[in-house]
Amino acid sequence: MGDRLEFPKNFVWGTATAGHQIEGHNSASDWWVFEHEGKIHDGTVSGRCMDYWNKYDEDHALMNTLGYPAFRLGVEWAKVEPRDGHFDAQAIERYRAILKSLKDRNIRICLTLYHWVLPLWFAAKGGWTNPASADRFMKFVDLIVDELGEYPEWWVTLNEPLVPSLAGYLGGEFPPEKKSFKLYGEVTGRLLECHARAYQLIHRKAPPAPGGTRPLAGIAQAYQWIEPWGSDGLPGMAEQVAARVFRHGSFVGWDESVVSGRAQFPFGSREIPNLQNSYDFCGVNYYFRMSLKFDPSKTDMAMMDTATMPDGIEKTEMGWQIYPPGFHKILMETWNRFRKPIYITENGIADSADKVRPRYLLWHLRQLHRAIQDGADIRGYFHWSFMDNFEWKEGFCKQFGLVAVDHTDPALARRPRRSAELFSAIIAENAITEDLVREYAPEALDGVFGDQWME
Ligand code: IFM
Repeated sequence: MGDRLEFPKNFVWGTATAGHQIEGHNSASDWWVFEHEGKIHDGTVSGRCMDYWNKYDEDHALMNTLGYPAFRLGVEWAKVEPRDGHFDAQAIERYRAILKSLKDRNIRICLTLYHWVLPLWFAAKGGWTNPASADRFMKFVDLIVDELGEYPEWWVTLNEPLVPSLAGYLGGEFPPEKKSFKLYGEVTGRLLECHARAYQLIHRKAPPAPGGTRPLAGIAQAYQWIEPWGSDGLPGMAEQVAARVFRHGSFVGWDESVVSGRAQFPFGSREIPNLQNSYDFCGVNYYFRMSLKFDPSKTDMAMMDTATMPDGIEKTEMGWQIYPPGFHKILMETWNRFRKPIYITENGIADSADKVRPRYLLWHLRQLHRAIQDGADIRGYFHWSFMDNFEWKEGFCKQFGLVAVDHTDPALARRPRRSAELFSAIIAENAITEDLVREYAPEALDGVFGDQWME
């Protein structure tokens, strides 16, 4: 019969997306303006994007056809509150229709409240640096929970909060393009507070989820497996220290703040009410390993060089190292840090030709399975992404979709790739079988059933 890796009964399988990256028409947002300033590498703008805003029911029908039982999506604050204090009833109705379509099609819902994009008016008032910003965000959250609270089983209050704070306030790459360590710490501290408050509000106000269960809330955290580049002699030591500083100054520092209930340096060193124990689940986003090269001749962020790669490593179209064991390591670290149920809220690869994706998927699911065997309580996996989408500063040229969509096609036709079929087959079996690996990615056999990647 061949080898078989069985997943737990009731394991949740789904795909993930974000509002701005698929919906289109997010014209009252800071990213919209940023794109029109020519800041996107391939010169595109999100525009109508994949027009999920109008094609949602067609997409949900395709999820049914493919047998994908759960979906992670977002709501865009800039659509819901395009002007300060003005909530757009039509946008709220559209989100209700989208969620109802999912529910009617028996697709389980994970809803993200903040995935990096801000209303323009809010950005103009200083964005997250404004001391009143958490209060303003909470008005939006309150409204969404009141209006749409009956639909989600899972709430992601914030998606990868360290990305907008690092890239937007320290690295100067994303809006609002600031380069300030002080602002980075301040904004991250504020996002910790936003999460704690949103968590409380969801549990105070959201009705039971479909099926009568208590809705679950958490964040989706971007975890990379960070390794020092060199290990010998003095330069190696500098890199060990740099790797530690990088981890603790970002996601480990955030996680430890949640565990202790107290923002850690550089996020403010203060008690944050209700932060402790504010995860019902840990959302893990994992894509790659970072090899950290330390360059003391630089004086800014470039000191921490994460872009240069050791030779002989396979990279994705994003230039990211493919390193499946990092997934297992991150899952075990997260499990040991929190001892809470884990959902993989994102994992995937930019691969326009769909050549590498089948083995990437199989290798990573093997590592996930290994973490379950090692005792981690992992409840579900959402693949990034359901379809091709707008990849932020990279534009449309980086394609993460199980389903291909050409943004220049007037009809924006959806074309499932071979990996979409592979994912369907895994879900139908609730297992990875040797036959499936042989059919879709025979080169992955040793990394699924053998010793490769077992470090
Ligand atoms: O597209 C992004 C997503 O918005 C957040 N996590 C990583 C993905 C791939 O870069």
